[in-house]
Amino acid sequence: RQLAPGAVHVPGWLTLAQQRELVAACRGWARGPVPIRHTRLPRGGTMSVQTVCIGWHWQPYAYTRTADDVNGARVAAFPEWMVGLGRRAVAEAYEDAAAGDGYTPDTALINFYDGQARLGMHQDKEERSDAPVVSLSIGDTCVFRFGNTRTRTKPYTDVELASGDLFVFGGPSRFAYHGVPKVRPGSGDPACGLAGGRLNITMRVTGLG
Ligand code: MD5
Ligand code: FE
Repeated sequence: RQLAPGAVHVPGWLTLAQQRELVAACRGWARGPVPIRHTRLPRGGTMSVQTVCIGWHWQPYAYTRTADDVNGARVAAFPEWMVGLGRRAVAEAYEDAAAGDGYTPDTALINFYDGQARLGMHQDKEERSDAPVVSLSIGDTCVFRFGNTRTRTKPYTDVELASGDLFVFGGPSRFAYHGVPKVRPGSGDPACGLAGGRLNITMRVTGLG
């Protein structure tokens, strides 16, 4: 389960019923108030992953209150039930109830990957907090590449993330480079609520109040 200090993979953490509920909630957020989009990068590129945010809007490379790069609307609120889910995730991954109680995520980035989508190696550094990131995977299995804090290249470890898997990145692993080099089309069970593709929900503490 523990890949590195603070990096814990819990396969099969979500039930199928929970996965379907999360998919339904994400479908709602994908419609608005800020529709899901391929994020445009400052240098003119476009991400292959499609992203919708709740709580705070992520635009490269800052969190904002309004989605000025999409439609200027304020993103949906981060729901209390998802705070509870994040707390249970941290408590169970770390087997530490107090760590769970002390966790209050205020934003989530929801990424949808079709069979072609990839996410290059990067660090998540926009948050002004070193609180853990909680990652939930639904749908097709992917190859997740977990690297190191110094370079975007080797050494790294490849792990398969399947539907229902939880991954928590905290402590010294919070600022490690990571990416998604591959999704395995058709590997997911449609009973999760997704007919194809991969959904990843990452909860974070922005520290922006
Ligand atoms: C994904 N998403 O599967 C991944 C899972 C993103 C992103 O990378 O930025 O939306 S989150 C993985 C993550 C977060 C924070 C730290 C580390 C991994 N890490 O130290 O490896 O769509
Ligand atoms: Fe990331």
